[in-house]
Amino acid sequence: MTATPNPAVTTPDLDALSVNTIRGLCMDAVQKANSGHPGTPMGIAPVAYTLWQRFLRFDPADPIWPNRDRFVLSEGHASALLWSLLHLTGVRAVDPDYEILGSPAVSMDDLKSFRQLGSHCPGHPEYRWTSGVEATTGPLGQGVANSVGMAIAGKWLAARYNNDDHALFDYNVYALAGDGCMMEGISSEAASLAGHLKLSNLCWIYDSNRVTIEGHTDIAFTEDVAARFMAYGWNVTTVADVNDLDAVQRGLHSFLAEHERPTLMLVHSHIGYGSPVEDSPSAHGEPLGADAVRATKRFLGMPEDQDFYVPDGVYDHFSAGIGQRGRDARTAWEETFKAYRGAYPELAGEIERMQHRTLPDGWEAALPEFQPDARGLATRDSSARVLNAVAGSVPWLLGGSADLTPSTRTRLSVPGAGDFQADDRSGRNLHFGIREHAAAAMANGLALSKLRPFWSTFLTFSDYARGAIRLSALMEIPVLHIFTHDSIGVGEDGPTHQPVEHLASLRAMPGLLVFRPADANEVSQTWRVVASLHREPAALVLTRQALPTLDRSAGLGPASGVARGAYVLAEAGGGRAPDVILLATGSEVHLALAARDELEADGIGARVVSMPCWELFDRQPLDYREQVLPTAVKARVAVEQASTLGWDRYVGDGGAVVGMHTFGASAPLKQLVTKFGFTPEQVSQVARERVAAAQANN
Ligand SMILES: Cc1ncc(C[n+]2csc(CCOP(=O)(O)OP(=O)(O)O)c2C)c(N)n1
Ligand SMILES: [Mg+2]
Repeated sequence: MTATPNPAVTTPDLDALSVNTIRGLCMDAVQKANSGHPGTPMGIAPVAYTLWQRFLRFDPADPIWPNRDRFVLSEGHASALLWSLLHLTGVRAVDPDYEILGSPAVSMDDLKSFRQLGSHCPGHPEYRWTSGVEATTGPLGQGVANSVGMAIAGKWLAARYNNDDHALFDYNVYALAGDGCMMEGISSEAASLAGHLKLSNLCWIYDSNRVTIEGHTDIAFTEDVAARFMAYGWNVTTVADVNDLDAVQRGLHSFLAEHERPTLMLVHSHIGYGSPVEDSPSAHGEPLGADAVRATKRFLGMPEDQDFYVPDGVYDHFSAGIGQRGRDARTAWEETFKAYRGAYPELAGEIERMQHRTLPDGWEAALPEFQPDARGLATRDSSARVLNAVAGSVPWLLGGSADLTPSTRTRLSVPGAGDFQADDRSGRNLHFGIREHAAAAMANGLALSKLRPFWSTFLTFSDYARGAIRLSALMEIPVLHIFTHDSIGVGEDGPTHQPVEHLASLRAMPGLLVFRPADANEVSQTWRVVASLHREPAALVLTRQALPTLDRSAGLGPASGVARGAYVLAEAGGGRAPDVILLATGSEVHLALAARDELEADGIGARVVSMPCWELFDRQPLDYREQVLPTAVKARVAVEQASTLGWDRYVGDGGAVVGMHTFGASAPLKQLVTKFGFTPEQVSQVARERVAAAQANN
């Protein structure tokens, strides 16, 4: 069905021409790629245009200016819309060292090679690949949840750095979301918290076209979204006709005029606007086809025989609109910042370091060293001490838990840390509520705002947050995912709370560093590594139960070995070559040491390798890996209270893994370790068998 032409968009003025240029570019990009979603950008183009051209304080010449308004395309399948905007507004490319290059972020050639290898216009927006992209989106709902983290960051930055004379941070965060984003649970989690926190700097634009892939939303989504958001405490405004730019503008003004609540601007739109498949799911997932593209261009009043057409005056129009406004805002900010630096050099220095993801000089001096202690302490507790030490020297380290801070021990108690709430924006303790998925996504939003965030829950619930953890790895942002209660060591809570497959599944994620430290000093060294990460997220996997703090003066390897991922903790006795190597992480390192004692008593030389981070070990040069795991020693036993998946590559054909093959059980830990075979006797027995097998093969 083709709608009656709307005068507001068919009048050949520059607004209408620009909107239709965007639509044309999106249609052509999808058509040429022969893949993508053409209909979504065509429907919502008037809103994106109005926001960018008339509102967004964003300087295309400096897309990383700290006080820029953020625009997150949560309906990432509409990426062609973002590519067209980045191209038409002339956004400049930025390199990985945050240098602004002269070249465009998105050239016409990039647009013409949409979805092709090497193009800066991939299928979905990818942070760090195309400048101007504020967050990687595509998994629906993530972008809106990121935007809540960004809005929290904006409020926090304002509270810490603004003063009566200098408004350094007052940016707004806009997210464009579709029906899918609104259906995903993560958006409800995030919106609920945003409403509670009264994040008035946050505006979600809901592209309500009532169509998803399977059809009309009638089939699965009939709730009253406006009422839902009102119940969350949001300001809700509706735009009845997406093509009425004045109405869109009024909606956005309603957001700017609101100082107490986040805003949802619900826009009634038409997927595939102007095309033969308008308002139909056929506007999804495949190109319109050459004939339909021509018909649509004709309807829009655009030349139907021209592809990738940018009419005269359109580039200049954007340059005079968003370009000029952005430049003015950015240069005014730079003046303000110059004055600020003169008056508050320390605070200004923080802002500068933060922008480059570097830490204050000498921050690591605060890292505690723990005295040997046979009773020891849980790694969640040693981590709490280290976390607070780091927080003391890195003021922009902040975070919280999904309602488990008393258990995960992630409370910041350094002076002034406080709680982040609507009436106190300076707090560094966030309360995410029982919303793991959004918590991780909001942490991503904080990291995208260049703060250093952590969030925490039990390891078993990391699954709830996996979608967002994955995006932290894909975006290459240094989020700290802290997981405690890391094994059957949880004991009486039973199998629902005992992680089994989680370590393997986190280790399977490219780009995520997974650490499972064995004692307090390994925890301290883990923090040394993770706090200084620039481009990688990390998962810290910590115990609830106490672990001895090893006495390393007595011949054990230093905890600094953590930085290499794995290291020789205990050599075979008597300076001889090991008959067997025991590999372990976390709490099982102590089990391996006990098994080693038994083996040595039997005259078997046993080396213990502590292996807190597989990923770092895999990056070491071959000669180091060979030193730790000599090829000649075939008898190897890995011990970990988790799924055995993956250990085979370290233990090899001659090795064995003592691990979990089922879910756990509810019982005191002592009974569990016997039931599941995590005793020194059992481990040493397996080791003896491996030694015998290796000797038989020689
Ligand atoms: C988490 C997630 N599930 C499924 C998809 C696949 N997908 C891509 S677009 C889409 C439909 C989205 O509908 P809507 O948000 O209304 O966008 P519109 O159809 O209006 O473009 C789906 C299911 C996805 N990208 N992310
Ligand atoms: Mg839709």
